[in-house]
Amino acid sequence: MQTVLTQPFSDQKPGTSGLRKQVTTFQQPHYLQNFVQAIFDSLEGYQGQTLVVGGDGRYYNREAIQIILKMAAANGFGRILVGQGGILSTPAVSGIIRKYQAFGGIILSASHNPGGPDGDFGIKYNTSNGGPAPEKVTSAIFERSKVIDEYKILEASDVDLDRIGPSTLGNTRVEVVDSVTDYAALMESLFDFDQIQQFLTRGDFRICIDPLHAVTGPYATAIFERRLNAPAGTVQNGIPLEDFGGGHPDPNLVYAKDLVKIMFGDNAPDFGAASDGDGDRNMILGRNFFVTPSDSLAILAANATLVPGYRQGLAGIARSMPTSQAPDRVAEKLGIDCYETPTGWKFFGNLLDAGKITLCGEESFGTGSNHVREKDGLWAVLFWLNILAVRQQSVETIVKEHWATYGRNVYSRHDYEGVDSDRAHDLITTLRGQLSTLPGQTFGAYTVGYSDDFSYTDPVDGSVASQQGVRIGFQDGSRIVFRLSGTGTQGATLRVYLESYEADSSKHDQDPQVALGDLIQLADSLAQITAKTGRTTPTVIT
Ligand code: VG1
Ligand code: CO
Repeated sequence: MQTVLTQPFSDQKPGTSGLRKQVTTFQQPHYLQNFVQAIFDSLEGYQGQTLVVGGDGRYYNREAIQIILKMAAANGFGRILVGQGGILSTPAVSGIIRKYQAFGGIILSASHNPGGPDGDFGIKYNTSNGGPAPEKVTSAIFERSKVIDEYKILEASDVDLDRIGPSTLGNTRVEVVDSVTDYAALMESLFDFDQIQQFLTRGDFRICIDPLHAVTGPYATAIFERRLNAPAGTVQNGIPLEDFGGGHPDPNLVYAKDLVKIMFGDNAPDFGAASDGDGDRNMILGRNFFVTPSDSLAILAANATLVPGYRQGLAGIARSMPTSQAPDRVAEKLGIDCYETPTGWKFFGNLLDAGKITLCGEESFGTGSNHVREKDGLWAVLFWLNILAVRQQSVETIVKEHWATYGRNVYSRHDYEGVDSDRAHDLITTLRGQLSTLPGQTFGAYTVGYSDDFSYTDPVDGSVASQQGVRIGFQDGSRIVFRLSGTGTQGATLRVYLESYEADSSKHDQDPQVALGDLIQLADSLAQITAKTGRTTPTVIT
């Protein structure tokens, strides 16, 4: 065992989901090691315990895993479970931590950020409930990283990550496990695989699944093509590549180009789905039809009792603050609670652990349930397929019937990526300065009902998260939310979330960009987006 002297880096503050930096930053001597030691130094009681390690297969995954294995062994973990080839999706890690009662897990991923030598890398610690470390843990890790002066690592040869089975590193047992088996079994315990299989093999319902050359490739191929017998070729872009084939592994209408072309082209399949880099996000498409993630959560909640794993009904649901209020309407009808949390999955953990909620989700293509403590992309796809197999209707019909019942929460998110950081912060600071004077003011058809900077008090442990996004709510129920991304690595990304409510079903087919036109203009004039960022149009509209 070696104790290596080091010096702290000042920039190891975890964001919305772990520490994300450019690969070149992580490749600096001691950079990854410092952060990993800071994680271990912030934990207590892991001696002899189990750690789960895996990543999304992006560039630097294997190197990082070898370092982490040797450090975990040197720091006294008793057993390490690592995915074959270093591959484990984020929801798979969460499931494995829970199934094997591990102490925690380390996930290597920058999720939807591009990969490759010039792309991004990331690292995240998950606790024994399988979920992302809560803020008190991530803050402790950051504090430790600022003063760290040494780390422990074993001098040993690399573990063969491709061969399934046990080996040893010092006194630590290392088990290379199949990346898919436990996850697939968990899915089979929740959904009616026989019914889905019949549905997919009947010949008149075609699906297309696109992992975008990221981690869900092996999971999707095993589950859809091998277990559920969907035709070969159902899964496209299914081989995980270190640079995701040069693409941007973000399942939205802009970055999932191949799938969008197929689903909006001639003779399109009936159902399409894509996942992100680490497999926790999903995009759901019908033939010529896009399902807004907020609607997807609402629809899963409204139809949950059609699915075996949720037949008993839902304890409650939760959505992140910027997510549309469509799920709230379902909760109201079901007579269950709907919690509103800050952006990021770490805030759902306590609610799930306390049994207050069963389903939760975010507008950013993330949906999940109490089966793990992460959002889960393929789980959402299977949930949809199970509902479709039961209801025997098209995706579009299901969504439109939902709107007819609950009204439509018309929704869009506008992202301005790579904005100068000072300008972006100035924009938010200026907005904050207006918050006390906005209520009561009228802009065209909109009168401000409330305006605040969202603050959340966790109902389970009382912890408070403040400054989680500027909200401006209007008297007719419309909202505009502004916040800065906590996952980017270059400059700042401004996210503007727009929502209005339409009860009249004759207007439900309107393009959201048209229906939200006035609000979009209002967002620009309230926040001075063009003036302050120099941008006239968003980089990505979803
Ligand atoms: C984004 C999303 C957020 C999500 C987070 C991690 O964060 O908005 O909803 O939880 O990414 O998702 P931000 O701070 O950039 O808005 V993932 O798939 O990276 O683990
Ligand atoms: Co992700």
